[in-house]
Amino acid sequence: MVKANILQVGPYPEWDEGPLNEAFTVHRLFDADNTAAFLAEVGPDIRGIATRGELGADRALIEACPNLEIISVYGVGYDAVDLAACGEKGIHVTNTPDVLTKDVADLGVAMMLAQSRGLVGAESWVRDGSWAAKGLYPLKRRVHGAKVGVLGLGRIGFEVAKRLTGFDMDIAYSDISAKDYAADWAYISDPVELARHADFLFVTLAASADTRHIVGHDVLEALGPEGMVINISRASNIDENALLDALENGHLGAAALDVFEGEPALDPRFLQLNNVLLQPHHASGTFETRKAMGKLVRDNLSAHFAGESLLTPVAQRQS
Ligand code: 8YV
Repeated sequence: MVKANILQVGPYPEWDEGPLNEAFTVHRLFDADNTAAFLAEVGPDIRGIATRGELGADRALIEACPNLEIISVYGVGYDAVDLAACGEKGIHVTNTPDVLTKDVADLGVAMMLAQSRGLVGAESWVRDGSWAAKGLYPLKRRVHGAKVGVLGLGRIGFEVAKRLTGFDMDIAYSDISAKDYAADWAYISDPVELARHADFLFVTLAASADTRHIVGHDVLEALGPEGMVINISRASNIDENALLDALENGHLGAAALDVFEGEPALDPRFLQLNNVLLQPHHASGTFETRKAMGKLVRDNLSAHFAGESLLTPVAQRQS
C-alpha cells in the first residue's frame, strides 16, 4: 500500500519517530532550513499534518497544503489549529484527550502544594546551608481546609477537584452550566465571584477566542493578596500583564504556572518574582502519557487513511 505523505510540524520523542516513519512518508518541517521553499515543494503532496498542542497549524500552513485531509494534534489543546480554515476546507482535526487528563491534574495539585508549602525554596534552604546557618525554614500556608475554585470543570478540572477532596478542601467551580456529575461541589457561574470565594484558583479551561484573558485584573483582584492562581491550561486564558502587575504589587499572593505567552521564551518580569512557581509546560510530561499521546496521534492518522472512524475527533464549527 502506498504510504500517505504527512507533514510533521515539530519533533516527537524518539520512540514515536520509528512507528511514524513506518506508517507514513514523513516530511519534517522543523528540519527545513527554508520553510517557505520546503512547503512550496512538498505542500501539494501532504494529506495529513502531525503537530503538537502548542505548535498547532495556522491558516498559512493549512493553505500551503492544498490536498490536506486531516490534522492530528499531540495534545488535548487544539487552540493553535485554525479551526475556521479547517471547517472551510473540510479538514478533520483530532487531539489526544483522556490519555493525559490524570497527569495534568496530578501536576496541577503538585504545583499548588509545592507553591503553598514553599518546596522549591525549602530545598535550596537545605542545599545552600541555610538550615544549619539560619535555622528553621519560614512558615508556609496550609492547604487542607482551604477553598478551591476550579475554573472549567471539564475532564482535567474534574480530576483536579476529585483529588482535592482528598485534601479536605472546599470545592467550588465555574463553567458554562452546572454539572450533574459535580453535585457535591458549589457552582458559582461568575469567574470573579468564584475567585472572591477561593483561596486557590485552578485554571483548567479549554482555551479558545471566547476564553482569552478570562482571568484578568478583576479575577486576580478578587482572588486577592492571600490567593494563588494555578494555570495548567493555556497562557491565553490569563491576561499575563495583569497577572505580572498583580504579583509585583502584592494584589495577588502567588501563582503557579505551567504555560506562558510566547513560551518557551517568557516575560523576564517573571524571573524577578519570588511569589511565582514556574514550570516548563510539562503537565502531560510522563513516559506513560506521552507514549499514549504519540500512539493516538498515529492511530487517528491511520484510521483516517484506512477510511475508518476517527478515534478522537475534535468537534468543529463551520466558520
Ligand atoms: C503538549 C499540551 O502538547 O495537551 C496539550 O494541550 O499542551 C501538551 O500536552 C505537550 O507539551 C507536547 O508538546
